[in-house]
Amino acid sequence: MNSAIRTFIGLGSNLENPKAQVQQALHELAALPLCQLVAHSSLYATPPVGPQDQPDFINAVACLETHLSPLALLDQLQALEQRHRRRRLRHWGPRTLDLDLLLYGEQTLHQPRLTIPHAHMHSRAFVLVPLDEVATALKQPITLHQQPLNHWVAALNTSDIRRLGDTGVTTTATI
Ligand code: PH2
Ligand code: MG
Ligand code: MG
Repeated sequence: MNSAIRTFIGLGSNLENPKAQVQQALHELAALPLCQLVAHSSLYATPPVGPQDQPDFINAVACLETHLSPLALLDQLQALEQRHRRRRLRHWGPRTLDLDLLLYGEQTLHQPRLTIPHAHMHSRAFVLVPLDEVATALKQPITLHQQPLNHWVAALNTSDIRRLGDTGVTTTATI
């Protein structure tokens, strides 16, 4: 088989026990076919970006190695969202589970269903802070739009992103 591609997935939830939704989703990512969960970040409590009349989110980032193509992986992620009774009610509105394919190896992709790197990730602290945590733990350099991850993190206000104290970077061996 071809060698696995290292991908990063953003997780978010702000409905129906968000912390449990994200923790459950991490286990479900680990069980996906042709995928191996390498590591995940801590969980973070983050204020909503977009409409403000919704609860704070829990966010995290997972590193998944996969033999699936980008679109096959997207299908799996969307099926997982559905299993969490995800409904698309409102743009950037509340959701039980959002799984965003952030990075797929070094590839860039611009297709109707999928843009990689994820379109807004370089400007979102709720993505970059957990991504930076897990990439640092894996000693995995990440370049976004020809700039190192640090460049983008430094440009953001991260003061309202709160790491949940009882979590930390976890690798597959301990999950
Ligand atoms: N996701 C959104 C819109 N706004 N805000 C936070 N804090 N976290 C999210 O995951 C998030 C958001 C759309 O996907
Ligand atoms: Mg999203
Ligand atoms: Mg999404």
